[in-house]
Amino acid sequence: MKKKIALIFGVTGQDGYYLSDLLLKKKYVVHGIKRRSSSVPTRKIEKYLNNKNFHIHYGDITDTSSIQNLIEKIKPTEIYNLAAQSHVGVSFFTPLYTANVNAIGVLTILEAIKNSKNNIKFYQAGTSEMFGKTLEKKQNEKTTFNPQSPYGTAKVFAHQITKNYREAYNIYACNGILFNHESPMRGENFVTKKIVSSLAKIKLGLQKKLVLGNLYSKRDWGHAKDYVDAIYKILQQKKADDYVISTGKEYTIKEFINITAKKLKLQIKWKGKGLKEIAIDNSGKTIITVSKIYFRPLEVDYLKGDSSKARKKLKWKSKIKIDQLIEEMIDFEIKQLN
Ligand code: NAP
Ligand code: F7E
Repeated sequence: MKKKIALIFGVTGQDGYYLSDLLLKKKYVVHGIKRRSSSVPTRKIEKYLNNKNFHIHYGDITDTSSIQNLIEKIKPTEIYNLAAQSHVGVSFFTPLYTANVNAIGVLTILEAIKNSKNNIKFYQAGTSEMFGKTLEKKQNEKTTFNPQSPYGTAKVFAHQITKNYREAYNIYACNGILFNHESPMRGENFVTKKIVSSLAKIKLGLQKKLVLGNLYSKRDWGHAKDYVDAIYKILQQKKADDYVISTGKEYTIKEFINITAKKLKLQIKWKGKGLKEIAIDNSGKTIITVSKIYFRPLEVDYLKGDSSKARKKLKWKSKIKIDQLIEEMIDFEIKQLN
């Protein structure tokens, strides 16, 4: 049987960590791309570095020649593009950069695939942020996109150009439309990681206060480990297609905080409204406040996915519930702190 060779752009991020694990277990040869950085970019994936089937190369999806050279050298059978400037809030501060990576970077990879003599399957990491301000109670593959940020808008370009290349050049190219997914490997400045990490530190007396933005947006949160299973399945179908991946359940940020606090046995009481809203602990100390610096110029108020297509065609469903997700994140944090 022909050896399966995966090339992962974005291998050093949360999903790169879980996807590498899954593909190595499936006996793939995995090649990942890291960017030059002043710190250690491979911190998350350190445990794979000694695996003989795992290889790391320097590259950047905004650098056309490095992408072409890597694809020609590695001869991947599958490319997973997880690389992105993935922070929605930051995309308002760096819109051109975000568009360059999240939109043009994807086109750069597609061009290299089109010009390659090899048959390469392609996965593009799309997002529920493409739905943006939506009127649909649940969003599926047919829901109109109405992105509310440079991040979401660039991802819509990536989605559409992936579909274009599939149809125009008969490339096996697929879009996942993934709703929020979290894990202990989540980046530090996403809200779930920030909440779990700060409340754990507050519980242990290592931090005084957690400062957040909008507490009332709703998100459909799954576990990254479940979601990379879906990503893999998307590339193993007879026909290339696009799929929504979600849990179908939504929670506000405040509800996420309340569940986390309860699991940490931190008793909190909410007081006040708007920017004056605070949470106090049982000794009366303020441990959570709200600041406008974490509000975005435009917000996506609610997202809830309908994954019926993935359930039917991929036989995929989200298994890890929010309680288990939060417990795993707490355990990881406490172990790190100890
Ligand atoms: P993440 O932890 O932020 O990882 C992003 C990865 O992209 C990192 O490895 C990063 O490298 C890399 N990267 C950034 N710019 C790059 C460039 N110019 N060239 C090459 N690599 C670059 O994100 P994630 O949570 O794993 O998400 C993976 C993908 O799914 C992203 O495309 C994201 O937009 C999308 N997505 C995520 C979610 C979610 O809830 N997590 C939901 C829907 C879609 P460094 O380590 O050097 O920064
Ligand atoms: O924000 C609110 C914030 O940054 C969630 C990315 O993986 O999922 C992620 O994007 C909500 C927003 O994730 C803070 O305003 C309040 O309403 O954790 P987040 P996101 O924006 O949903 C999608 C699907 C992706 O594709 C993205 O790549 O929480 N919020 N206070 C805050 N958010 C942050 N980051 N920090 C706060 O202090």
